[in-house]
Amino acid sequence: MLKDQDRIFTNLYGMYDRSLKGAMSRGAWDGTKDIMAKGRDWIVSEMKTSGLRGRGGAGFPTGLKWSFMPKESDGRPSYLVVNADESEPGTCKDREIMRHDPHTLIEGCLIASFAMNANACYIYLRGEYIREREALQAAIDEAYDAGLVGKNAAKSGWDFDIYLHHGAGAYICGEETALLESLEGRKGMPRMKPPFPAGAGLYGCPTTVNNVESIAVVPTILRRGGAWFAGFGRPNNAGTKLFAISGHVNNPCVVEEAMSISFEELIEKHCGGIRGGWDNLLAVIPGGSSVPVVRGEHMRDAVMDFDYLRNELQSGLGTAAVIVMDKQTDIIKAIWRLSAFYKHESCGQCTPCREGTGWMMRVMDRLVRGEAEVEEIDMLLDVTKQVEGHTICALGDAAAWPVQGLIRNFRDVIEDRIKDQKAGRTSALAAE
Ligand code: L3W
Ligand code: SF4
Repeated sequence: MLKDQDRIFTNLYGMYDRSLKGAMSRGAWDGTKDIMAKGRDWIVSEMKTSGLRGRGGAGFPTGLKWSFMPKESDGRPSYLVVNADESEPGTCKDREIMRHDPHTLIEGCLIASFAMNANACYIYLRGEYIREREALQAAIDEAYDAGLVGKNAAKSGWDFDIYLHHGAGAYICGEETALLESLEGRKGMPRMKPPFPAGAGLYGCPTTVNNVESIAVVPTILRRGGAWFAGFGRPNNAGTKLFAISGHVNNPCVVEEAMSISFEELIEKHCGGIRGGWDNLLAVIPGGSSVPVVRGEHMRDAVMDFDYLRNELQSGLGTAAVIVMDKQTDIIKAIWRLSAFYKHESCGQCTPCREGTGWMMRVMDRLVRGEAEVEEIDMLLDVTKQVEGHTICALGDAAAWPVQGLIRNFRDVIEDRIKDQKAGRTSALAAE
């Protein structure tokens, strides 16, 4: 169990002074220069020891990603880009960091940029995040005024600039290469990978794109040691983690917990239980809208980490946005809503995604009303397979997986809806 003194984001627990003074009283910017003096290799090695896996959804090992960046410049500058375009439905953890503890992020940006030989960092912020922009910009200004960033940042001898870029509100700009396109002033359309950003990223230069939470935990990891962070959770699923729990729990919230906590403990300890009790739990999407939905009875003992959710439940931890649905939910309609979202957010440049998201949404629309043939369930599944893995970016997969999860876990509900419709017994939920 995570003890209070081991929490990185203590501001989530009532310490709301986000000013530089407040942040310093919680330990931010303490010995930053000394950490940097230990050198790049030490920092990257310590990040590898920590076992931190990217907190933006994919879980790619952070230290490994940093090690892809060139150690010596070939004449091109290197960049750190922080992905603050938090748009995954259900996900609202990074905004807590930016609203209440922006200095943890800024200090992390300095250290991470230094470790990757980058003198500049761009934070790409979700278009709708106005309060977060204000909080972050105020903190950046404070850090400049205090000499913590800028020339000879934090007296480290390293020159470092940080820029805040406000997006215009497109989900696809959270995909790292679409984000880079947008930052360069173009329409946010994903690029083919490879090349990965470490080889050719922003303005064709070596770039690392990391999530807000991944960067904000860096200073604490380096102060307390990679082994300390690795002590939480299970091997390959290390550390503390922000969970954003929404939906039909008694107290929706964003909390920091040790990775691999059980779902039941997470909900009981922080959310006051499921609305109407555990018997009323229908379904859970454990990692943001892009991962498959899971039946409630399989979730109670679930271990909330990357490996368990993928291997045991064919779902994923994603961004750890836990969406809880009780038995008053129309599960078909809930997944239809996601299909409509992905259709709307598809950038349209590859055919399987552009056409497939429309197909999926339209079939889902008929399934909600039960106005389909039972055979169409398998046809819909087939459409999801035509989209999955056949697109430039992960949005295609993200659109396919929720529908696959629905069919895998709730085929009986879909079939009953069709039978009821044919028998003239349309359910009250579907008729709404
Ligand atoms: C160099 C290689 N770099 C991989 C890097 C790559 C990226 C990271 C992960 O999608 C997922 C998506 C959403 N050499 C590399 C390499 N990299 N191989 O590692 O890459 P990848 O392709 O596994 O994932 P991705 O394209 O970054 C992210 C899912 O997360 N998601 C979350 C969405 C979250 C938001 C939000 O609001 N935060 O939108 C939830 O499931 O569907 O599958 O940096 O360059 N050989
Ligand atoms: Fe655009 Fe969809 Fe293709 Fe991604 S998968 S590049 S969002 S059309």
